[in-house]
Amino acid sequence: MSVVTKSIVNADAEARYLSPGELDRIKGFVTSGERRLRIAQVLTENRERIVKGAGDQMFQKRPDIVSPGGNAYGEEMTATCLRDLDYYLRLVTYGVVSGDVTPIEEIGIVGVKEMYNSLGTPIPAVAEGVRAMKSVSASLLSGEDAAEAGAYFDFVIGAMQ
Ligand SMILES: CCC1=C(C)/C(=C/C2=NC(=C\c3[nH]c(/C=C4\NC(=O)[C@H](C)[C@H]4CC)c(C)c3CCC(=O)O)/C(CCC(=O)O)=C2C)NC1=O
Repeated sequence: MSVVTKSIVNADAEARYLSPGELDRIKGFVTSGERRLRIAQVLTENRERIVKGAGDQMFQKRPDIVSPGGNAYGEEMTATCLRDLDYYLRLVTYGVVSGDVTPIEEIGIVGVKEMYNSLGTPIPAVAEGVRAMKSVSASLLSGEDAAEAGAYFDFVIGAMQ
């Protein structure tokens, strides 16, 4: 939920107008809109490059996952692993656009540890891949934009600890 929807739901539950504080937070959301959309556009346009670059970094740091017996061993499994990174990049763009981590949490975090454990996927290696996407993305963005996007990557990384 964006701060707009959230504020309206809260205010209406008490049948009141939006408070000065809520209007202030909405103002912040609106004035940062152009920046957030610009970041989402860069991440979306460069998604293949970001996922591929991050995958290369991750496999270099964790060669065990693509070695025999590794969870991402074999062409098909490696592709599924990169697909998962692409999923998380997509969720980060949702977070950036809505200015909120809730879509990331609801779609990609709730239950994820149990799922990866049941698949035998090493969660620290997934976190490593997301960290690498953060760094490749940062190289495509201005410092300020990279910091904004970084917060959403960090949310995913933090949830994988
Ligand atoms: C949008 C929300 C969402 C997420 C996050 C998601 C993840 C997800 N990853 C899966 C599999 C998988 N995920 C990986 C990923 C990896 N293995 C590694 O060693 C690496 C560390 C890592 C890549 C970074 C692999 C290899 C599989 C296949 C495992 C298997 O089939 O045994 C599966 C099992 C079903 C399938 O194969 O599609 C799901 C549901 N699905 C979703 O809908």
